Amino acid sequence: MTSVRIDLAPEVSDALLARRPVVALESTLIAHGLPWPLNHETVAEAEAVVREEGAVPATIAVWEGTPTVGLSASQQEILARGGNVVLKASCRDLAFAITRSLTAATTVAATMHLAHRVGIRVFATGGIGGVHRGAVETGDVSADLPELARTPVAVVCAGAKSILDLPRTLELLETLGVPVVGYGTSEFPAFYLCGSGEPVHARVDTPEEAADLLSAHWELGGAGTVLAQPVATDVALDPEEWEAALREAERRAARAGVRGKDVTPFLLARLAEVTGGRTSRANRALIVANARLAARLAKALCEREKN
Ligand code: PSU
Ligand code: MN
Repeated sequence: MTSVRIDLAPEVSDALLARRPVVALESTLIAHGLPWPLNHETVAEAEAVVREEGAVPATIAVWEGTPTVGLSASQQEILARGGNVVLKASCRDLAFAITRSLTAATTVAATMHLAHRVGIRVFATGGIGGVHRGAVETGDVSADLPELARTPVAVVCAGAKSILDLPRTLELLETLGVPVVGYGTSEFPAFYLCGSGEPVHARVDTPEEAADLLSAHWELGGAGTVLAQPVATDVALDPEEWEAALREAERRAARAGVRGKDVTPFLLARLAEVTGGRTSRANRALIVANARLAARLAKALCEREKN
């Protein structure tokens, strides 16, 4: 019989036991979201800013069949170099990766799930998955959305990836009862773009306000929450340049016949090519900024509990 063991880095388990702030980070963006060596630099920088803010980073993946919370720097480097040969694991893939002793990068859904299992409440990423453009025909909706509906973790992000159908993604989040909270904005951010033109339904302007809202939501039995802050304006893409790049990337995806879970990584890689690396630069900046905000939120949640 197999029993599932989750490996926690000592630093992470110490912090959790002492109720000190911990921030989960995901690994799909390392293995499948960004190119080498930018992916490696990005996760190192994200971890560094979490520490700078006084919290403990916990990058999550499945390592040779063991769900691991708090990857070492050398494990992160292997994932970053391994690229597309590493399995991309959403929740349904976890048991398979575990029983086959595979190394797998975890998506937002799988990272939230494992974070919650060990008691981490705050998680930083780039952008959540959602309803894909053309989903009416393809049915392609990310497993991140139902996971947000059931798992009480705050996901700090720059909105949903701008390759998605954002109005439909927001509709579905509403249906699923997931709060979509703007941080310092009333507009839902669109990942590479500062805004989507769509409103959020709640806004907070400080980590303390975010912590208050989350505590109340969880006290009421609520689950996942999206806390979205816009990408910095100096690296954001211009909306027209963005539209043209996305159309080109989508044409290439259609020509290559890409489907299922390969769609997101394929589009992200083509977009980086088409924009001469501008999307990757924005992606790095927003992940690091989200890690910082997540650390501040984790701290504010811990402070609340002391009072
Ligand atoms: N955000 C990024 N880069 C990424 C992703 C998000 O900045 O690579 C990943 C996340 O792990 C997210 C996944 O959960 O893409 C969604 O994939 P899909 O659309 O196949 O559910
Ligand atoms: Mn999908």
